[in-house]
Amino acid sequence: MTTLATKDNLIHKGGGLQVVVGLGQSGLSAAQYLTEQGYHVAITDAQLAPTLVDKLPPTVEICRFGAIDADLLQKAARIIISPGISLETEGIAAAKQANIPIVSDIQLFCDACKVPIVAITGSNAKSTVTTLVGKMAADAGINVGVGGNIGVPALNLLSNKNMALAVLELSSFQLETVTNLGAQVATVLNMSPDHLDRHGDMLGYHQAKHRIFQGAKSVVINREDALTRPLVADNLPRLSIGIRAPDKGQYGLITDPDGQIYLARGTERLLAADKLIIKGRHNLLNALAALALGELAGLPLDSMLATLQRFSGLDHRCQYVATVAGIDYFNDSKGTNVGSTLAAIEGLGAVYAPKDGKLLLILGGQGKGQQFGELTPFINKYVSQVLLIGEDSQQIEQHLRADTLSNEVVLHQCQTLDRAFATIQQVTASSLSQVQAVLLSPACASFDQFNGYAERGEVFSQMVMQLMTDSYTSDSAV
Ligand code: UMA
Ligand code: ADP
Repeated sequence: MTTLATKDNLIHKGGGLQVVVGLGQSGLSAAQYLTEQGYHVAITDAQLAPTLVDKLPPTVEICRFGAIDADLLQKAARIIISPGISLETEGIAAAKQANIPIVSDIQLFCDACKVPIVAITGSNAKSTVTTLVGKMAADAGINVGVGGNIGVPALNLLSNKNMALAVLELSSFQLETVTNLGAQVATVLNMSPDHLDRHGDMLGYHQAKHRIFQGAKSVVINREDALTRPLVADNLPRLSIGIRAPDKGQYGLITDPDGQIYLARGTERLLAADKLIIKGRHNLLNALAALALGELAGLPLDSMLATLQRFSGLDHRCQYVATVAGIDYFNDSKGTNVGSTLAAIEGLGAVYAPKDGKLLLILGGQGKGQQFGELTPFINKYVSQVLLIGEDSQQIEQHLRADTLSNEVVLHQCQTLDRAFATIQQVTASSLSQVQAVLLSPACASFDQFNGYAERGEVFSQMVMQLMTDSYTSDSAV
């Protein structure tokens, strides 16, 4: 362990020592914020040389790197834990036992924030809905800050002194240590298993997510997902969203006899679904969620509908990359759990099924303790080839087969994306494969082979582009 500076004599002066655990983005923002507020701040990280160390304010008094310093934690008046670090980590668990308060950067943010907060969590669709609500507010002329799990640490938003509304994407990791968030409007968009290796089981994951409702002034729930309903505070103003036709005042979809689908509020048709650039049933639900959250945050409907029609979606989320040799390639690298991949298979599968087309699905990575068998019925319906990559690929194969994978689905163990592309070329050379689209939607974390989902998606897209170049070259050589 290295010690850059030690001023143990300062410990417990003026509000007590604030120990930040983890020097990633959120740890850095917490250290910066707390030193600005005049606290004595210490920081510790398991890495010997965290990359952000140069950005730390010189006023941070103690830096302990190379291991999380359990002794330092015992001297803390308060611990600010980074979301990627489990509360079960040795040293942290001991500090908890010693009744030292443990909070996240989000707690510091909500304690300091003077403006209404729109708080968004869920297993999937958080970034899409958070971005949409942020754009809706900005287009309505509101000075809005968008942050949290989406990549901008929430505390960084406080530097905007004119901010009138904060829109936060919150993960279960961040919520685990947040008390009384007090959002203007809070939502759990959907619940499906994820991060069970960290939360233990679905109950632990559910409890962490539902902390978002503490102190909320209004809520948005998903009518078709009972796990999104707050268990307490039933009397709060609430709006519901769902795929089915809505009751009065609620949001849903109305399908006309000619098949035209509309986003609707009660019986009022707000917007034809084909006016949206983002595709798939899951994205219609996301649009409804943004409208409901926007309504409870006081945003004007007309302006929100105009924003919706301009929104083209986020990278790595069912993103169309290119068509090569008649096959469409989609990058859904952000599909990092079974629930998201299920939505992607269903959403895109339904586009190709009427043309007798099937999907080739690239699946795998770090499985996070999930049950992949839930995918089997959707694979049987829409997929003809499954290409498995990553460290948990054998386990995924076992799960799919245990849930009666159809004999018509061919499964390939490819290990890497590189090898998967070699297999894609072999498979699609045969017209028998029925493959009309290749979908990277791994249902897994990427850290076994990549720096994150974005790198995995970029590598995939580059390989598609290479395939395109190769196909041009071979065409022109003929
Ligand atoms: N570290 C330890 N010990 C550990 C684990 C990590 O010391 O056991 C240290 C690492 O060495 C590193 C630091 O902690 O220096 C990293 O902290 P972190 O993992 O909490 O990452 P941050 O950079 O602070 O980013 C976090 C979120 N990351 C996670 O929750 C894993 C970011 O979400 C978020 O954008 C950022 O705060 C700003 O709020 C990313 C994410 O992957 C996108 N989120 C998960 C998801 O969406 O599924 C929850
Ligand atoms: P998050 O921030 O929660 O990970 P994103 O908006 O980044 O959510 O989307 C992640 C993935 O979730 C997408 O790639 C897509 O496959 C899937 N997805 C998007 N919307 C939904 C939804 N409403 N229900 C289920 N899955 C969804």
